[in-house]
Amino acid sequence: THSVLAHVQEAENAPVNTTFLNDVLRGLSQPQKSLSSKYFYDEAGDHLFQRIMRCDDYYLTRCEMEVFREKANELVSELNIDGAEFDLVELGAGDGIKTRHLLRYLSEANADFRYLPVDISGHILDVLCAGIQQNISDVDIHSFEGDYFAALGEIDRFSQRRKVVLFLGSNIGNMPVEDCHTFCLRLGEHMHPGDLLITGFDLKKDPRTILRAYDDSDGLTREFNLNLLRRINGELGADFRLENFEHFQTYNPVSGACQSYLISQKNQTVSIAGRSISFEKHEPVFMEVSRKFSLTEVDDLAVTTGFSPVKHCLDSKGWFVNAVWMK
Ligand code: AVI
Repeated sequence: THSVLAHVQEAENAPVNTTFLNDVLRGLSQPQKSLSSKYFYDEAGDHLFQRIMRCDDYYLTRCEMEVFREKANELVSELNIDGAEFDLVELGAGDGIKTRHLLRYLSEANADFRYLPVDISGHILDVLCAGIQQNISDVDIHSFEGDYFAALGEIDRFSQRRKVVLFLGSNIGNMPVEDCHTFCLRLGEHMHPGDLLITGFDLKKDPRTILRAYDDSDGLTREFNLNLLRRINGELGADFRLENFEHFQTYNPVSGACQSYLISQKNQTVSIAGRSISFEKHEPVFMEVSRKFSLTEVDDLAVTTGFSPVKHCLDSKGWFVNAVWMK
């Protein structure tokens, strides 16, 4: 069930439209306009992201899937499976398909654990629970719908077990540098010495391979970005004309920042909830960063946020790493 955190969801939900509106207006009132990619995921956005994950150019999901399929044992070899019971907490669990490989491994090894997936989307948690119950019937699942840290607080209140925390999919790459540090530090506050954190990082590689993943030949990433304008029109009563914006992607091989922009194709004014926002021809709106890391940068992030780097589990191409850190 995911009833445990029902109240967290309610508390988070009530102000969503005002928060969304304020974030949009604030982002578009700055000299360098921006919108937050955390708003990409309405129903149409979820659907587009599912298609991105399946498309040929977007290699990340297949690489991480390979690590979970081939190396589930290595991911948790630091954990004494025969020791005390533990909680496997997954932040942003989504459909949980990669994690199924790890769950199957742990269940076959007779590990004494509970699986606690956390996601902002109740719908995807239903899909996840049904999929797991169908495939690996003996896993004890308690899902949490809501914000990551609200869920972690709730988990701490009802459990003192050891934790293995999963944060997959290179979701960490969507955080700007400072937010990423703060996130790891805050996460560490919910962990005890000996607990494990397994995070998916997309690695620096041929810049063309990276750029293609975010400028795919099917135009899915373009649609994914434009969909946020469509969402703002629908939910905040705006009148963006999508044909007046073009998607533009950049990758900086030094910083590892892969960034998307929507470029205004003409001088235009858009009305959002009664406010007028002007765009100049060629003016960019910054939409999303997807950061790419070197293995050294991954280890440095662990050390500067209070974790010990334990190991790197890479796919066979060496394009993606699941880094195991110990608190
Ligand atoms: C969810 N996140 C890790 C994806 C990424 O690769 O940054 C979102 C995405 N944006 C464009 N394509 C996929």
